[in-house]
Parts: sequence; structure tokens; C-alpha cells
Amino acid sequence: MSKLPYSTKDVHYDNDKFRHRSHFKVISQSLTNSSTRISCANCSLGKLLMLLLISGVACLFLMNKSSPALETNSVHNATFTEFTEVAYQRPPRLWRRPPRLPPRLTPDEMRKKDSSLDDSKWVLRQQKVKEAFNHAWSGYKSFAMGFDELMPVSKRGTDGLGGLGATIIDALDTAMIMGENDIVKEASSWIEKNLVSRINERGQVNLFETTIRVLGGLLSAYHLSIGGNNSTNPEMLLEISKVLGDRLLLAFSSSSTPIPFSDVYLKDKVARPAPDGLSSTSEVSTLQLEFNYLSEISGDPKYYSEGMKVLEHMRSLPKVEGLVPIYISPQSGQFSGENIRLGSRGDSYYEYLIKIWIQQKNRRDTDLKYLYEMYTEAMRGVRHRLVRKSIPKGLVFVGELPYGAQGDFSPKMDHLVCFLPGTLALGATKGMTKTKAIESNLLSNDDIENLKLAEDLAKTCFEMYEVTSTGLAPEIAYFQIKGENENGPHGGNTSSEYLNDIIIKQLDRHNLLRPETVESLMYLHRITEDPKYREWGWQIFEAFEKYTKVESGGYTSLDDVTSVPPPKRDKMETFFLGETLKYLYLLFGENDVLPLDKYVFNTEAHPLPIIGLVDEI
Ligand code: DMJ
Repeated sequence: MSKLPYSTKDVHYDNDKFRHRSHFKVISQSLTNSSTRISCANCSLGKLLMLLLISGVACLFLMNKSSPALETNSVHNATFTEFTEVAYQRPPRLWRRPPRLPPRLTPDEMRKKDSSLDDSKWVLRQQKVKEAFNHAWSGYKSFAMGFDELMPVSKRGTDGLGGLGATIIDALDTAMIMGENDIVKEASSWIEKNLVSRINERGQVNLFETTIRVLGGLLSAYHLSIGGNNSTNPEMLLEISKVLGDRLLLAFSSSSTPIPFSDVYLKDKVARPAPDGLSSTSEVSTLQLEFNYLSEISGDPKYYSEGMKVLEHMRSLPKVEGLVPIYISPQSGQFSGENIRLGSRGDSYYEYLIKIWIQQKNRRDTDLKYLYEMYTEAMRGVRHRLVRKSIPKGLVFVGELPYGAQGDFSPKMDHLVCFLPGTLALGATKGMTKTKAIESNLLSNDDIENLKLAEDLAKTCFEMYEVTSTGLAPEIAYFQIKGENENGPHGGNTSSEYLNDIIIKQLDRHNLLRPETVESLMYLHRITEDPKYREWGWQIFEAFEKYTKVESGGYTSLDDVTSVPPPKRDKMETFFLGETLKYLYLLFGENDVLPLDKYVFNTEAHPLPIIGLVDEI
């Protein structure tokens, strides 16, 4: 094998040195190359060739010298035109400088180099999310410790969720995932000292909110602390979960049907229906991931069986292509009204159908295939009945049927619906990457259609942020479908190409720091591996930083995302720490942290292990 003009050792030592190869070095190295030397010296033809080579080198050296014209025209004195004209008069060169060589890395090394640069960008961005979490916690701790939520502008606390210190419990597993050990200690010790007495002393709580935020938070912190974070005692978390779970079971035992009441009175140990007698469909069907896991770790099946009765019952109720009204009566056990939507009161019914099936799919003793079928049918119903495209630019959105199957379609989409892209993607690949699912031939036609819808909807959800002056989404958007209201109320970002597709009404312009879009971006990034989802997430995070951060600590909800500066609403919802910042942190981090084929996230972003797959983290 002929030798290289420079050694490979040099290349490995420092590539940059070899980016520019001097003629002299290249030629002299080839002359001193031993094999050339030996063969040249050994014959007279060789000597002749050597002579020719030396005269060639001399000739090249002379031709390569700068032209006299250029030497007499100093670059500093000549105008640009003079300089270029002179240059153009030069005789064409026979010998040109060799181009700068790219670094001599193998394609593999090149890829690694690029991705490590990219990785470090995301490590820094993830760090920014951690800083935001610290800022949120420090505001809460300074002004509202022990209250449910922080009012960051007026610097005080408020109990909007029954007074169980909801922010502390919602934030605990986020702090664990981020490795914020001081916060973990503070939160755990507050829970250990206060939570049981709060459960015994406080009044009315909502069954759903308390289950997803408080019970869900305790359970995932329990799981993450087993054999891991020793500043939290998992046994303590399990004991408190049982106390709370038992109290919440009153909502089931007080009802004469499998549909639980919506409110539990903790101190009095009773449960009652909401004033209008109805429960929300999403609320009664968004308890089971938590109750099932509590049965799993406590060994007591009662939580599982009460929760699952709701879904078994709902299985037999009439539906519109799998779609259900947003209210249900615990007295009759029947759906109430005809209003069908995937926004408030409907959303997580669909989310939990697939997630409970995933959570339980490895159990041999139960057959929950019916949940998978209910989900598949419902998503067909969504695609058939609720999905439309806006005009003029064709954003895909999910609307509503406020008067049921026979009534008019409403092009209204709550920000809450933005959970759907993530759930659709998860349901399609079951947590695998899209590439792997395709290679393994695992996607059905429904899965493929759902995945496509997931990607289209994720774009729409992102554009709901992009279209406003603040870069933050409103609570509710309407989509243009008839060409009316062309100059109707819009988001204010005149450089958005979707300005006329998205209508934002006066009363819908608030932003509560909600997580659904960044949640879906996290799923789509992990599943499709498309980097654009991370970039979108970063843009959203920057908008939160710019407009919702309160200097003295915490982040605030806004009254109007279409005006700058946006008026503040003075509330930091618990899900900003429990969900929004957690999903952003996971979006910017490694995909194998809490992998989607081993964990299901409850609707409040609390990761729970898929039964039979994970014993410890
Ligand atoms: C959270 O409490 C949960 O994500 C719930 O499913 C919907 N609403 C909020 C966040 O927006």
C-alpha cells in the first residue's frame, strides 16, 4: 500500500493542522518518502526523473509568485473596483492553491461531532428549564409554602384545590427527575409532617383533581424513590397514598351506580355529587391509572376494582362512533346531554382508554382489550366527525359537536385538546420510535392514520402559540372554515401565515401556563425523532420566560396573550411545575429517561411504571 504524504498519526493528533496543506510540505514529504528515494536512486532513468521533478518544482514556484501588478498596487490604497480589475487582468494560473481540506474525520466521527455540538445545546436548554423550575419553586416557597398555589404578583398563597398543599406534591417528582435534591427534601419533609393531618382536617376536594395531582404525585414519587432518592421515604409515601385513596373511595361507595360523585368532604368522610348532580365524563374515567397502581403496590385490589367498574360500565353505554357526551349522571349511570368534545370535561376519557390498556397490557389475569377497542373506535370517530381543515391555509384541527351527532359542527378547539397529538402517537407505536414500529411492521392502518393526525395536530397546536403577539397560546381558538370573519379577532402576530385561519375571541385570550402542547411535543419528538419538535418546544419555553416570569419568584398566568405586555392573572397553577416544566425538561433530554415503553404518564404528567415491566427505576 502506498504511503500517505503525511502520517495517519498526525491526522489523529490534530486535524486542524492539516486543513491547509502547503505545496512545499507535500512535495518534500514525497521526496523524503523512503520508497520513492530508493527506487529513484537506483537507476539513471530515476535520476533523470528526479531532475525533471526538481525543475518542475522550481517552475511552479515562479509561476505561483504574485503578479507584479498586484505587488505595486497595495490593497490598502486601491479601491475595490481597481483591485478586482487588476486581479481580473492576471494571466490564468496553471497551479492553484489546494483547497482547504475538511477535517479528516470518518463519516461516523463527523456525525458524532455534529450531534455532540447539538447535544450540548440541548443540555444547556435543559439546564434553563431546571433554572425555571427553581425560580417557580422559590417563589412558591417564599410566599405560599403549604398553600395549594402561588399568586406570584401579590406574593401570597391560595387554596383553590382543597388545601392539601397541591403544588408541593405536584412538583415533587419533577424535582426528583431533575435531581433537585434540596427541593426534594423540602417537599418530602413537608408531606411527611403535614399531609395526613391536612387530609383529616380539610373540607371539600374534587375527586378527579385530587387523584391526578395529589395521589398521582405521591405514587410516582413513591416509585422514583424506591432504592433511589434517600431523602424521601417511599414507605411514608405509600402509607399516605393509602390514607388518601381510602378517603377518595368514598366517592364510589356513596354512589348507587358505578359512576362516582364528583366531590369528597375529607374531614366529614362523605362524598356528594356536584350541585347540578352531574359528574364530568373525563373526571370519572381519569382515576384508574392511579387507583390501579395503588392496588399494585399496596396489595389491596379494592382501588383497582372500584376504578375499573366505571370503564366496564361505560363500555356498554351508547356512543356516537366511540365519542361520548361530556357529562354523566352518577344517579342514573347514563351520559347526560349531547355535547361532544375533546376539550374540557371530555379530554382525558380518551387519553386513559389507551393508557390504562398500556399500563395493564402485560397482565395475564385481566383482559382489557375492550379499552383498546373503545379507543380505536373513538379515534375513528374523531377522524370522521371532528377533524377539519381551516381556510385559507389548511391547519388540521379537532372541533366539537355541541348538539350531538345531528347538530352543527363547531370549529372551536380548546388548548386542552393539544394533549391529543401525544396520545395518538403513543397509541400508534405503543411508545416505540416510529422507525422501529415501521421496521417491525407493527403499525395498522388506524395507527398510521393516527400518527399522521398526531403530526398535523401538533403543528396546529404550535401555530396556536405562533399566531399571537406573545408567542403563547390562548385558552381557546376558533378556526376559520367558511371564509367569514376574515378580519375577525386574531392573535396579533402579523408575520404568522395562519393569522386568518385562527380566530381568538376576547374571552378566550388567557393562558394558564398549560402543558398540553409541550406534552405532545415530547411524545412526538421521542416517537418520530424529528428535531423540529424540540425547536418548537424551545420557542414556547422562551415565550413563557419572557412574558410569564415574575421577578420576585414564580410564573404567572396571563389574561391576554394577544397584547404586549400581556396583563397578568396572578396565579401559578400547580401543573406548571408538575407538567409543563417536566415535559419541557424531558423534551430537551435523553429519550431513555422514563422511556415510553416502560412508563405511562398520568394526565398530570406523573410517570407510573407499566405493570410487569419496571420494578425499580
Ligand atoms: C391538568 O390538571 C391535567 O393535564 C388535566 O388532564 C387537564 N388540565 C390540566 C392542565 O391543563
